[in-house]
Amino acid sequence: MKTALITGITGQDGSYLTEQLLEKGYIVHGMIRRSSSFNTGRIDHLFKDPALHDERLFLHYGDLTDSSNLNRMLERVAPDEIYNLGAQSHVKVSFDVPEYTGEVDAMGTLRFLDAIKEAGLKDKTRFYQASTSELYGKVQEIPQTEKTPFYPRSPYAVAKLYGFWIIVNYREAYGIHASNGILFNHESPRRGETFVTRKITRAAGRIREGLEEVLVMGNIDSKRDWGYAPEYTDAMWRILQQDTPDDYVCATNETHTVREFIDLTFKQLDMELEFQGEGVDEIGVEKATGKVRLRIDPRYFRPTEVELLIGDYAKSKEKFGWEPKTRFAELVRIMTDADWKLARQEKLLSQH
Ligand code: NAP
Ligand code: F7E
Repeated sequence: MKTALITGITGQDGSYLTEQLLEKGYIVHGMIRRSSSFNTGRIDHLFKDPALHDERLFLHYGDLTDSSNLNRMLERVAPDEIYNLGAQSHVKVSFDVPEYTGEVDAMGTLRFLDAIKEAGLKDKTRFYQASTSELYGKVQEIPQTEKTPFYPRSPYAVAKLYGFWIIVNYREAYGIHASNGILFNHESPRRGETFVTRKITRAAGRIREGLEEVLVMGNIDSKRDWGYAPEYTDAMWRILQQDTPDDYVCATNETHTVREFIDLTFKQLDMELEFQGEGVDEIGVEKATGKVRLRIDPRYFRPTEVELLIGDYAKSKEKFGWEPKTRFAELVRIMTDADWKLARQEKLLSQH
């Protein structure tokens, strides 16, 4: 039975990865942060299962800014695999808290790697680093591959750039089995509600149920390569099963604008939109009712934007047979269905 340690276990990816590892028979340890409100919603279904809780699933308080708990956890758990998914992961927020983002996303990765070295676990413990397509930023090549030069465009991306290279350095300097997954955007009904896809499907479901009037967005011209999160957490596991550590792109090799995502979401809910005007004056009008359902607010613009991402996953396919299955339209359907259901439940609750 293998033992895994996951940072960011309470996040979107952490929750899917935990399910998948438990399914494979792993013992899973997760780091959670102390919070004044509940932050375990995505893993409660696992944690509340008596067959798992403190049997095969263990949670520990900790923080990537605190070396002492990382050392303690490593000593106690001596994991076969570490998945470092913990991060201040919001690009726009990273412009507001740049120093903290660097502490967690860059230094947090170093703290962990160094703790592995110091604990004498370098020949036992394999390390997965949650690297990101944000590293490509102002893209130097289309599509982006493992060989495309990086050009980060946010404090988040610059912090992750450090994370990427410190992985490579500890691999080369100390022989640690440490790998980067350069994962393009991946989404699901568990996606945080302030990321663009979930913000859209959540608002559209509520508008459909009359609980909200209008969706307010930032730059809807940017293009992203969106995949389905559980398929990407499966890739993380596959990356750590390789004999030799390396860096891999996971993506769909398809790109769509935020506007297309909005358009399809509203269509899915039988509320077709007509886009009128340009720039900050652009609006989306519901064809059937003439109501304005979309507005632009520069408050959501970023000081520097990543305009276009599209990834080439050929190396992942060749090395460990990974391919995305869920494509754009299906992803929009999955998320829209889930959030419409949620909105109907909210409406019912509000009526009682
Ligand atoms: P997420 O939903 O935002 O989850 C982030 C996790 O990190 C949460 O569990 C959060 O805890 C934890 N965390 C935040 N600050 C921490 C700290 N100081 N110490 C310890 N844990 C901390 O992110 P995700 O979408 O699952 O992404 C997982 C990882 O992949 C992140 O590193 C992200 O940057 C990276 N990534 C994501 C994508 C994507 O499209 N989703 C693509 C490429 C890379 P709380 O629950 O307490 O906030
Ligand atoms: O933005 C535009 C925004 O916040 C996508 C993180 O998981 O993926 C994520 O980073 C695009 C950007 O994701 C709004 O300007 C317009 O162009 O959903 P997002 P992200 O910045 O791509 C990468 C791979 C990660 O690694 C990150 O951790 O959508 N956009 N209007 C908006 N974005 C948001 N959030 N909110 C808006 O209102």
